[in-house]
Amino acid sequence: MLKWVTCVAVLVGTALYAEGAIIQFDDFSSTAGLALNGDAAKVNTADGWVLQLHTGDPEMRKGSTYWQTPVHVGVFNTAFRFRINTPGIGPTDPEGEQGADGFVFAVQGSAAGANSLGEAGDKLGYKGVLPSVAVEFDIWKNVSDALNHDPSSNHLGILVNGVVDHGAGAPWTKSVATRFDDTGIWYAWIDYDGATLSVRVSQSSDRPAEADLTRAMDIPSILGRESGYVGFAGASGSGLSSNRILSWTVVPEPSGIGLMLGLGAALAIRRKRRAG
Ligand SMILES: [Ca+2]
Ligand SMILES: [Ca+2]
Repeated sequence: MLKWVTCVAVLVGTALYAEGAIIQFDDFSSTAGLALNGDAAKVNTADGWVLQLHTGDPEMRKGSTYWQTPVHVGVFNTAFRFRINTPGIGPTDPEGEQGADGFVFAVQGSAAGANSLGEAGDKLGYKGVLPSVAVEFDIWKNVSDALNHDPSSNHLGILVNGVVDHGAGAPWTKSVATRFDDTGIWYAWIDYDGATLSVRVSQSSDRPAEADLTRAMDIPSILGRESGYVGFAGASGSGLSSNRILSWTVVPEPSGIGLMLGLGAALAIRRKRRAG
């Protein structure tokens, strides 16, 4: 089983960065190499220096951050920790839950590049960003406005080309019983093997054996290129929250540097599982 920390290479914000190299932020005391857009900023919290996509108050805040150099996206693995705080005030959604709206991890090739930022509210700072693929962590059920076909007040979803409407039946979503905005730390793993995008979440650092959500997709074809900007976007609406990324690793493949530094073992496990 892969543990949370499998990467030993640190290569952040240097001229040495190449499309196949590793991105690793153990914290965000430095945001070198990242574009910070909208309300996104590094803030010092009880968790240390974190990347806050937007503040929890007032309404309709949004922010995004993307690595400034395109990353090879034919095959990649990314993992991050996050914490969503809600102030416990404001309206409730159809399930009686406060706090909105959530965030996405996105791979995108938009004209704005690393400075891309979509619409606020239920659009998660992602709507309008294309071409792209994203995994959403959605904490507000949008149903009454018939916009998004959200399956629940707390769900994962895999989105394409900046469209946040899941469509009838809400395909490629997965409701999660424990709320992402329970103020606890969450762990997420997103893996693309060239054919299927897989998402895992947990409140522990142990990577789950089974994926919570998968979607077959050809990411390079969607982007129209082999590389893309990787990062996060998040937003609040009339409901409030602050989405915070605590740490983040991206391992594009092939990564000769990562292999040399010992990533080979982790990748071998993944390949063995894929072949089995
Ligand atoms: Ca929503
Ligand atoms: Ca949704």
